[in-house]
Amino acid sequence: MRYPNGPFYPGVVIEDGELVPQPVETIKDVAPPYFIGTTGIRLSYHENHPEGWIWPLADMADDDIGITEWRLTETPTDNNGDPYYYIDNEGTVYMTAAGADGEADDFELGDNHWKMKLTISDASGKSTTIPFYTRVLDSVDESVHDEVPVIDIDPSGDNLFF
Ligand SMILES: [Ca+2]
Ligand SMILES: [Ca+2]
Ligand SMILES: [Ca+2]
Repeated sequence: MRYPNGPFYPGVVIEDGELVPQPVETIKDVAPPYFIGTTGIRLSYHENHPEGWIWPLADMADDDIGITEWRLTETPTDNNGDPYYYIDNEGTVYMTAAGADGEADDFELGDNHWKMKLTISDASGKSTTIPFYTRVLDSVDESVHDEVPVIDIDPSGDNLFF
């Protein structure tokens, strides 16, 4: 028998007191992954971070079954920011060596902000994409800063960069 009011475990039912695995096909991945309470993300941080500086975004998204991929992509109409950042499939952003050695980590060198897109996908191939912007801020004393970046949500347009 099934426990009508018991906890629900995807892929398992309780029959005669035993946990019985169910065929994988019974688990339906019906909805695309989604970001929680935001339609866009911007990271603002002071210059002079080391390579490998990270910011975890995993708590900002969810899915009915599970997110299997996080991916940064370039916005074609803007400058080339995606080599400066890397995101793993756990949703953690890393500053790359190219980012730490270049304009993405030096306010006085070149551009100070970049427009990208962030895509999350699930195992059934459904995905959601939102704007992902970054901005490097000035540090007057040029010393290394290791504080966490400020994260802004709901960016809505080009007037973010002021
Ligand atoms: Ca899903
Ligand atoms: Ca500098
Ligand atoms: Ca500076």
